[in-house]
Amino acid sequence: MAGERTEIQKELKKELEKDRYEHTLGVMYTAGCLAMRYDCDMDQAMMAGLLHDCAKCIPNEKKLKLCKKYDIALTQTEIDNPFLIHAKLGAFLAAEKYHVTDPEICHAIKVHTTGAPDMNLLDKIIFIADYMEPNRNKAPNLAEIRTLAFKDLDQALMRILEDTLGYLANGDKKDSIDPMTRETYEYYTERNHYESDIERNGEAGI
Ligand code: DGI
Ligand code: FE
Ligand code: FE
Repeated sequence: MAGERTEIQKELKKELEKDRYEHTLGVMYTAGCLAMRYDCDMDQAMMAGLLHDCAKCIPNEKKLKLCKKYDIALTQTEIDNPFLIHAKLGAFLAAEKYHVTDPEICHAIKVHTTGAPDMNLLDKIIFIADYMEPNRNKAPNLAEIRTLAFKDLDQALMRILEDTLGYLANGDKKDSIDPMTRETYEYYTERNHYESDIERNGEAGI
């Protein structure tokens, strides 16, 4: 897996803009650390982190064209906000272009921007690592979220969803909120689900 990762890393260095490549490495290592903390497969987490934004630097027009060509169904929100497509298209390219055969890695890539209700451990790790990796500096409450992520993964997830939705709702981005982002937020803020996650996974909320 590590050898494969080095090969993919080389390809992505050519494919991505410099900052995006640095971010990608940040997510890969942060995902690796969270995997150690929560007993997730570290190679799987690092591979998902490495590839999560592999479609990010494809121009929007081309994103739309590729989805048409490969029959990737898009929602109206994705058509109106094509940057959102990089998650779904990235999951497809991870399998087809980078030959990832693990469906869990592809799923984590697919849901990394909006999240999804009932995410599994790997999905949560990638979602959170993407938000808090060391090169990130714009989001509010980053220091708090970084500490929280190593204490209680679900609490960190909820803080991120809250802050992201707050950011989207306050600006001129209200109309561009993907229903999936809202659904994810509602799912995790509904006490029942959070509590059942604790019951399933123990008090650490993992
Ligand atoms: O690709 P990255 O920049 O590393 O991170 P990402 O894929 O999580 O995308 C981050 C941006 O996505 C961030 O500014 C918040 C935004 N976002 C998350 N959910 C939605 C959203 N933007 C819109 N327009 N709609 C959403 O539902
Ligand atoms: Fe992304
Ligand atoms: Fe990212």
